[in-house]
Amino acid sequence: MKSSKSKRWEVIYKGEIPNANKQSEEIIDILLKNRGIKSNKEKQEFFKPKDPQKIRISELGIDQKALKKAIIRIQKAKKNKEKIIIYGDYDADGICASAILWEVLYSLKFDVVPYIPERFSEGYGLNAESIKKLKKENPNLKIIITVDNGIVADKAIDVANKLEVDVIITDHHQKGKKLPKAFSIIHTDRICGSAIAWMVAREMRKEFSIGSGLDLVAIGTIADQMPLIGLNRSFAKYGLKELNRTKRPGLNSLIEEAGLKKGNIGSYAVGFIIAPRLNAMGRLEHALDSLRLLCTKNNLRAKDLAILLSKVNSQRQKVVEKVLVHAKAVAIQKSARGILILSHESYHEGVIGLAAAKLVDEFYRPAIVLSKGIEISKASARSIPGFNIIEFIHKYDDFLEGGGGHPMAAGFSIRTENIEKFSTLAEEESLKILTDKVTTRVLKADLEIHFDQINRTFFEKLKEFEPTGLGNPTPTFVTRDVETLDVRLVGIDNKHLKLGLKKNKKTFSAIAFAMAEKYNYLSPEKKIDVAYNIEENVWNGRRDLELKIKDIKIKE
Ligand SMILES: [Mn+2]
Repeated sequence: MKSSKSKRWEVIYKGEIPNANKQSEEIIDILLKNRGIKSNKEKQEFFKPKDPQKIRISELGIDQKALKKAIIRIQKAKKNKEKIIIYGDYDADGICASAILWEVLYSLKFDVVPYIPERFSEGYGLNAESIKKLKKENPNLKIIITVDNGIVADKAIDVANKLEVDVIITDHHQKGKKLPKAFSIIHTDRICGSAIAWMVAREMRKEFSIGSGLDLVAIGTIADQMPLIGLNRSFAKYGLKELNRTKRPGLNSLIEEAGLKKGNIGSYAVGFIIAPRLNAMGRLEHALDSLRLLCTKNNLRAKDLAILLSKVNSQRQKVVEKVLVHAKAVAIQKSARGILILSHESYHEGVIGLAAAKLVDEFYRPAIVLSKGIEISKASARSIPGFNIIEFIHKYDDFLEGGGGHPMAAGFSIRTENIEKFSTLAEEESLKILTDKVTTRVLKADLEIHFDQINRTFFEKLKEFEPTGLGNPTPTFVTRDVETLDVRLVGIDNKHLKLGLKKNKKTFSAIAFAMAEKYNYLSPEKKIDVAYNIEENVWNGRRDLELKIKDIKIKE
């Protein structure tokens, strides 16, 4: 089986190359249009996102009456000396949401504790057994506020009602067919769980001060892969600003432990360095320690917890690696080009989603990784654009023991005895969808430009597209028929390329990460097409614009 990494380029703007004599505004307008931003009002909001403190409840699609009802009920708990439990989740968004709401209620002197379920014994979301246990331990428990879960927990909430515990749901997951009979439902799918919790917290407080928890909303928004446009862009932008000056001892220790620097933490650092560390605890041990890290006021404890999170994150990487070594060996033996379905009793349930994602990255085919149990096995699936994995999985509902997800990611349970039959049928069926077109990697670029359109002013304007990420990718350009003036191998193991590129008398230096295999094909005689981002390279006090190459096509 081949794991080809060659990409098909898709340039979104198909018109003429903007005129070099014109201001860069024309290019900026094309970039905005590519991101769905057209009207002047939308443009203004993009470059000056709304302060989250000014976002109205109604523009988020949250039911204002439900929120008001919830707040009146919560306030009554203080007078009546009732206990409140915040029921969260073990992923980064759920942990941040729990911290935000707990902090506010605790600082307002409520009798409140956070609760994070355990992934393996309790699973995701409010469940009847955990509610019974909590009520038994806290006879005074009268209110459960869910964060980042609860909207499909109708059976568990029936149990809570019987125990005379009022449940206030705050959640952003998709509603099921039946809405739970909760005391109040604060729901929208437009923002993440942390942002909803923050909106509730905002309404609970009269005065607002710095250190509001927006740093945590940024983590939740980015970790939960919200598209970074519209109001999510507001939460991400203001949240990142606050994260870069956070006073939380735990986050500060974690930032230091991870080798990051406050001041330049962006969406990449949050998504690939901070969030995985918060998530690692729930995957291998218990996510409560991640919550403790976010909330502690004690510097020594913060340091200890940051070390613990980093240590467990390294273990997590090893566990994923172990699954991958085994799974890849099996995958390579399979000659078909269908969906990859790999199951084994050694695959750790906490990391099967991460392993599936890595397999998709490696083979560019949808992948399902199963942690084989004696009777029931847990499965996690990841996909590629053009292959709707949740729709695909639903074809086999007869085999499955429940599950859910999105077009790109899903999870389910299956009776172990059914895995083989399911695999055979699904592999066969997947071939119908996995055409050559679907299984070719795509590089999306914004538009074609010339090198003489790249200058400092233009770059400054591009910087205003931050924070970039899902829904608002870093502007990517294509320039064709470029001359390679020089090329050399750089980095550890000579994995990267450093290039001097020239087009129409204008030259740029460029860096191409992990593209050493192209070295032998590059020469001044052969023109190339390049797809790239524009970055700033600061070295020895000098600031130069540099092209970060995403892909190279060598002309035959
Ligand atoms: Mn969430």
